[in-house]
Amino acid sequence: MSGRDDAPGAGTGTGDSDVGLAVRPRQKTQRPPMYKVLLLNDDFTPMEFVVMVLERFFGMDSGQAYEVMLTVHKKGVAVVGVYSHEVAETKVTQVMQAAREHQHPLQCTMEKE
Ligand code: TYC
Repeated sequence: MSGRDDAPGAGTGTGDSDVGLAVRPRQKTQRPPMYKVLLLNDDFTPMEFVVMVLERFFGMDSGQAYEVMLTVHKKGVAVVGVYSHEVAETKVTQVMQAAREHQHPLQCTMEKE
């Protein structure tokens, strides 16, 4: 009798069950997923309206807002912010509601980062 028959991992194949005890435990806490809010270009929404939306709902100053609006205008789409699911959903709803109220076809969507 060696007294080691029931040692961790003894005779159980991979024998890795006692590996890792001397190092820090694997970090298991996960960050919540984040969501990109995207603004899409169209041919009809006035530039000033898009600038207003970026200022009001995304906290941009007028210079930033104009730059981002131009990026969307030229490239077709841009990420205008990254938020938790709940906040991203609120931003999208706010933009879509403002667009509808003003009868502009502006589209705003979100996607997981
Ligand atoms: N392309 C629009 C125009 O020329 C302006 C615009 C910019 C519309 C950004 C939507 O997300 C947008 N009036």
